[in-house]
Amino acid sequence: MNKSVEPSYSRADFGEDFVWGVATAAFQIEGAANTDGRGRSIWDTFCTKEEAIADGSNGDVACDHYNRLEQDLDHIADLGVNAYRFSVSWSRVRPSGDGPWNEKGFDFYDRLIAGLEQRGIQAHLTLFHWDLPQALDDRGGWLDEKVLDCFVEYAQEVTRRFGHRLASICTFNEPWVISILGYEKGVFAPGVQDRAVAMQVAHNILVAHGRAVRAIRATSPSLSTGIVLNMSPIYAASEDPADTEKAKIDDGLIVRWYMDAICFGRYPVDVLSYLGKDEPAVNAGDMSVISEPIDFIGVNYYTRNFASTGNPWDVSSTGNQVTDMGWEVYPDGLCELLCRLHADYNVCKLMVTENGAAFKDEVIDGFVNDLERQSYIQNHIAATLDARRRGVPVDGYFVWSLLDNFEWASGYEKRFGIIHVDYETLERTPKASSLWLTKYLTGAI
Ligand code: GCO
Repeated sequence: MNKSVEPSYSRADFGEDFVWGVATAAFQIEGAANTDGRGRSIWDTFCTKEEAIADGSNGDVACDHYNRLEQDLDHIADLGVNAYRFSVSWSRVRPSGDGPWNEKGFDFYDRLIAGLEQRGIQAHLTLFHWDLPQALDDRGGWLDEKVLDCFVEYAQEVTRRFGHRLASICTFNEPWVISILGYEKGVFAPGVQDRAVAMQVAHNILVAHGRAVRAIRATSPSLSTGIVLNMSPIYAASEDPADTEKAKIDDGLIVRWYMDAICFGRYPVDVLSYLGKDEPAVNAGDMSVISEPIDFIGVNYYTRNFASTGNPWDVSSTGNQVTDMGWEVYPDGLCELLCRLHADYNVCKLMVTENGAAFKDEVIDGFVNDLERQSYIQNHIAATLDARRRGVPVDGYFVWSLLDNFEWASGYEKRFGIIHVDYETLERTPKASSLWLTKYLTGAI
C-alpha cells in the first residue's frame, strides 16, 4: 500500500478548468494570537481546559503563518496549484464578534489575497472554521438569535471587502463537527455535552448559513457561494438488523441531515423520530432559508465509517492501512460518496475541499519521505477522477493540508501537512508528497 507507484492518470485527464488546491484553517496555522488586536475565540479558551488538548498545546504560535505569510505563499506557488482554501478568523477581524471592525485584521487577509493574485492563485475563502469569538459564546453562542445576526453581518462585511477578489466563499466548514463534537460529545470547543443543544446548534448554524448566503448574494451576486460538509459512507458492521438500522441513522445524522435540509428544505423523518425530545425547534420559514440555492457543496472526505451496536468497530479488521488518526485508508469511499451525492441530490457542483492523511513522519537528514501520504493522495485523486468519469460534476480537489498544523484536540501530535513544520524553529520543509504533487501538477509526470 505504501509503495509509490506512479498513477495512471495525468492532470490533463481532469481538464483545464479543474481546481487544484491546498487547504488550511486560520486557528490551525496563523498563531499571532495576541497580535494586532485579535480577540479570543472559543478555541483559545478550550485550549486552557485541562486535558482538552492531547499535548497540552494551544494556537498561540501554531505555524506562525501570520508572520510568515510571504514565505508560505511562495510555498503554495511552488506546489503548482491554482487554488488555495483558507479561513478568516472572525475574532481577528471583529474581536468581540459584534463591536468595531479591526482594520489590522482585515489588512492581513488583504495581503493574503493580494499575494495569491500576484501568484495567479485563486482564493477560496471559508468564513467559519470553528473559531467563534469568545465574547459571542459568552452570550449563548449559536443558541442566541443575535449571534446569528452577527454572523450575517460578518459574512456581509467580508464579502463587501473581498468578494470581487474571491473564486468562492463558503459559509461554514463542517457543521456536523461544530455541533456534534463541540456540543454533544464535548471533545471540541466549546466542550458542551448535551445532544438537544447540539441539534439546536446544528439547526441554527444551517439557518445562519442560509441567511449568510442571502447576504452574500445581495452584496456580490456573482460570487460562487457554498458550504463545506464532512461526509463518509457508513456501512453496517455486521448483518445484524440493529447494525443496519444504526448505519441508516448514522448516515442520517452525518449526510442526510445537512444534505436534505440544504437541497430539499426538510430534515429526514427517520432522524427526527430517532432524536425524539432532542429534536431542534424549527421556526416557520427556517427551512426555506436553509435551502436557499447555492453554487457548490464542498466535500471533506477522509475515511468511511462502520456502525456497530455491539463492540466498537475494529478498524484493523478490513486489513486496509490505517492512518495515525486511526482512520482506515479507503479511497473507493470517496468515489462512492461523490456518486451518491450526485444521484440522490443532483448538486450542480461538488468540490473535494479536504482530503489528506496524518502519518507518523520521520525526518531523516532533514527530509520526510512520506510515501504513505503520497500514495493516499494519489489514490484519492484517482477516486475523484473515477467519479468524474461516471458523470459526477466534481470540479476541484484540495489537499488537507499545506502545512503540519494544530490538529485541534490532538494538538501538534498529528501531522497532515505536505510541508513539514519544525515546531522548534518553525522551518518549513516540503515532504516527498508535495514534491510529487508539484511534478504531477506541472506535467512532469
Ligand atoms: C476539517 C478540519 C480540519 C482537520 C482535518 C483533519 O475540516 O475536518 O477542517 O481542520 O484538521 O479534517 O482532521
